[in-house]
Amino acid sequence: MAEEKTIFARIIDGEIPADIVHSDDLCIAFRDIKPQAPVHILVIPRKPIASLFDATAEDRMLLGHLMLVVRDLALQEGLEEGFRTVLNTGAGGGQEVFHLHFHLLGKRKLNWPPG
Ligand code: DGP
Repeated sequence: MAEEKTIFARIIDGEIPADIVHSDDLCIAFRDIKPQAPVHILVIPRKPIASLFDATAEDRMLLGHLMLVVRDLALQEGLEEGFRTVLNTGAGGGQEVFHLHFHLLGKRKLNWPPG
């Protein structure tokens, strides 16, 4: 039986709308529907990797690419002062959508330790 498509796979396939701020061969980025900061963008690979647990050595370049896209988007959004990147992994790590994604958060004071 084919696994059910995640909401992010459906966004990639254009089946549901999203405020897309970046798109290339390897990834897309769009604004989070439940923003936790004035800037809250999700950067996701086109490849359906469920979580960081599922990434392999083959995905090394892809993961590096995602990080650089996060950095470029942060600069594009005016976050020269700094920003936070979050990668929730597994239910115990707070992951709700099982398609790997980086959160890019900024334009508010980000406390440490996180909640
Ligand atoms: P995580 O808990 O790390 O799996 O984060 C999932 C994020 O995805 C959460 O911040 C809300 C966001 N999200 C869930 N569904 C949608 C959607 O349909 N559209 C958009 N833009 N964001 C979504």
